[in-house]
Amino acid sequence: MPMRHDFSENLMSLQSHILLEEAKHPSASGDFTWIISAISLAAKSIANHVRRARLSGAIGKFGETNVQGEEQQKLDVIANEAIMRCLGTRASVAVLASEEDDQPTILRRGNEGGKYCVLFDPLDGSSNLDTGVGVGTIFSILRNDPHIPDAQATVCQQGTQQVAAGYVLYGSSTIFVLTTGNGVALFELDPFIGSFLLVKDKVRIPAANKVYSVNEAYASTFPDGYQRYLSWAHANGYSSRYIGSMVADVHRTLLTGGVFMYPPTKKNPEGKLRYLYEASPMAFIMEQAGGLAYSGERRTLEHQPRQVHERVPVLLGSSGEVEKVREFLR
Ligand code: P6P
Repeated sequence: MPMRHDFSENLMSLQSHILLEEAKHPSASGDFTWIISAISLAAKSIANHVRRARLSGAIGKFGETNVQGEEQQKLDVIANEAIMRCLGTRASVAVLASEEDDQPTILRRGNEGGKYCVLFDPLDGSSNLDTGVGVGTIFSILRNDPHIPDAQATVCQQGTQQVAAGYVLYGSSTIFVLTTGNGVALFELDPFIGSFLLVKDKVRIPAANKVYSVNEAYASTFPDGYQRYLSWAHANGYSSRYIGSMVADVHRTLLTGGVFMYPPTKKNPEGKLRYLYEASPMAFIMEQAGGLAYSGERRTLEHQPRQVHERVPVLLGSSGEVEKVREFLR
């Protein structure tokens, strides 16, 4: 249709982008599209709660402890509820697994349908909410095997099996980053029309940047290789950036390059970050953007989890920077 007026308004929404991606797969049924639509709806709701938290009294502790032994923030519970309600109505979802819940939620098994499992950290970094720091939602989408009765076994898949992964950053703006295995797309919420609009497709992480992101307070308990890398970085003009909110730290790394890591520590000998809904989805995004992600010696996506809340060490970012750290770990 001929362009009548060029207001150069961006109208490529997340929904339109996914439908265009879906059209490339003739066998696609549209089920997957509905899942992304549900996550997008939940993200808008969570963004609204996060941005009005002090006005609505949603800031602060909920008063209970989650399966991780962490004090739940009110917004952890609100975000978890929003995602469970939005995804729970989608017939294509078989199992939901949340950082906030001890066990996965089984919606459909066997011949009841449900092609996908969705795993998520509803509000990562929420302990930073009181100070206005960016927090985020992280999600990972796996295929469901209806013949596996045990939901734990169904969701404990290697990251290479992911159909899609992404995160939402509730920061200076609300950013939705998504990969379906065909590159990384970045959307920003336009609050005036209530849509996530495409800002950048095929996002590529810079191959190098002299920035490392790690909580150096624990450095004395890191394995030796990490300590030797940090000494080298201090002597070679690196700068340090650490927010303490994974989605914010990873998003900065994706856009500007550098390396983010959460090594094994005395307190968390396996690392602090969880595999299925933190390390694995972030690794998928990093690799799709041309970066690297390792958990110990192994490529993060090739780790085989045994438990839903299993933790792994995380080393991800620019290929040149990750390889530099690995030189010291060998
Ligand atoms: P530390 C937030 O609590 C979180 O789970 C991640 O978002 C973040 O990367 C990490 O923990 C920060 O942990 O031990 O540095 O405070």
